[in-house]
Amino acid sequence: MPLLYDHPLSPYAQKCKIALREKGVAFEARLPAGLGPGAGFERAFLEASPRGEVPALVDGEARVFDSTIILDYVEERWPEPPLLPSTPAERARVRMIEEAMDTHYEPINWGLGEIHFFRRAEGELAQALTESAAAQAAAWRRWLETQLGDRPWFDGERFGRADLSVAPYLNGSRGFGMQPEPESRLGRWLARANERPAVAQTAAEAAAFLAGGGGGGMGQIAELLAKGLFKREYRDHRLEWMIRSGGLSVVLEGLERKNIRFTGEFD
Ligand SMILES: N[C@@H](CCC(=O)N[C@@H](CS)C(=O)NCC(=O)O)C(=O)O
Repeated sequence: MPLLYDHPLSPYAQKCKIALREKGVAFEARLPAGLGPGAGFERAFLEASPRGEVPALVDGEARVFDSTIILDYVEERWPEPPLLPSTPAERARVRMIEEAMDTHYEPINWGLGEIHFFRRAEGELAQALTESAAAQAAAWRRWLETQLGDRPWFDGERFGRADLSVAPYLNGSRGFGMQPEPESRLGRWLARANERPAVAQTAAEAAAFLAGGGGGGMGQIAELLAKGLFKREYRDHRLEWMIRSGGLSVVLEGLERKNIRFTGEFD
């Protein structure tokens, strides 16, 4: 059975779980040791994921990291039912939506997590970062509305790659009080997406983790960070988001306190 290195709150891992479930592929989901501390990873996990990130998929001899590459692998390995449209132009269109969500929308939720769960900022700075995140998310919802247009699904007539790439992020935003108007096209799309068993199960796992069912949930996470027991990865678009949204001091303080990590060398 394929093994997916997972974290229930990771939108990237959620994309992969929704795809596997839509295709009816049974898999084991495993939270890797060392993910919070950012160190002490098991060799087997690093072999699958040299950056020490989830998701990573192990399928027989195949080791695949990065959700987009995993989704491409899953599509080729288990082609039915297809989760990509049939024409090159449509495939490119849905992949661009996926890319926008993964690299532009994702850091908004992540940044809010850094502030509200990990307590990286307080007072005026926390408020400014939160307001900036809310304005950015609203702009992205407008963009998503235009991408959806009159289609039932982002992919077109059938639920697919773009849909499973948008749902985890919009569901993640609801926890921060940011959501589409229920009667908007996007709001109705989200309700439809969440009725799908693959999406519902994946969202329920995230909610259970947040509620504490996943080994402590997020309750004491800020204390763990303060004690140096958590080291968060600040990479690429996340690092950019924090700086351009006004949180350079958060990055500098995290480096000083050694509770931020960058990507290590692949070895
Ligand atoms: N581009 C990667 C991003 C994966 C990623 O950033 N995963 C996060 C969880 S959402 C992670 O594992 N971070 C490691 C850490 O925070 O220590 C993908 O699409 O899979």
